[in-house]
Amino acid sequence: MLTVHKFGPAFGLPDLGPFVVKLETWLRIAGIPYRTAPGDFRKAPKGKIPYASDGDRLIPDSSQIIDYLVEKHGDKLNDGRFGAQDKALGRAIKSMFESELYFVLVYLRWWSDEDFARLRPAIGQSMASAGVPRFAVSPLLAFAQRQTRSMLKAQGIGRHTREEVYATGRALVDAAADLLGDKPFFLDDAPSTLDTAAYGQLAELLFTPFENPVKARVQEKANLVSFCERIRDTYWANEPGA
Ligand SMILES: N[C@@H](CCC(=O)N[C@@H](CS)C(=O)NCC(=O)O)C(=O)O
Repeated sequence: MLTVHKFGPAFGLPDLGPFVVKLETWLRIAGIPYRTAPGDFRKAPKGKIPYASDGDRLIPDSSQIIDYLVEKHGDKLNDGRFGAQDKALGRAIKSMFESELYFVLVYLRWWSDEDFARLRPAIGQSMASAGVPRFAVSPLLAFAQRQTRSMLKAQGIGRHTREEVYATGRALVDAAADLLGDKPFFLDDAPSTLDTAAYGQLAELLFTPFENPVKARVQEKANLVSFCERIRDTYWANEPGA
């Protein structure tokens, strides 16, 4: 059986990480049984979480894991129903969520000491469940914050002012709401892999206690709120930590 290596539940969500929420939601929609285990960065094939194991095989990256599962179990979410135009649109929307909104989300958790203070206990808990000794948690957290800030500078978002980051986040949320429109899912009436990517990022903004203008903008968009609630209530109902 597939094992998803993850950070662990936090803030009422099944995981701290949007790519874990995406992958587990995908597995639930696909109806593929799986186990979870604490992720260990030293064993992660590409140094990122999530990764998965299936027997002796280790697979990195939520999208590559999904490709592997499609190869193994077939196209359970029926992504093959989309024509070339919708496929291309879906690819662009995925990038908007995972290559742009994601970095806004990371900034909103890690950049300021005030936001990071809210995140610390959840990361500390995840480190403890991965076997990090108690004495090492605090220095590792400080190291992780420094590393993440450097990553945000290198990526570019860390060079903007806070107001500029908020403006980017709000513009992305507006675009997401316009793209969703009055459809139940981003491309049509049934969930596709794209919706799991969108849910991973949006749920981490909407359902977590980091208060900022980007979360407030999601809350203002009734269609995005319904989208997140629909996925949560359908695929995560009655789950501890969901
Ligand atoms: N493209 C990867 C992204 C995974 C990712 O960025 N994970 C973050 C946590 S949300 C991580 O492991 N960051 C640690 C690091 O970069 O050192 C996927 O889809 O799985």
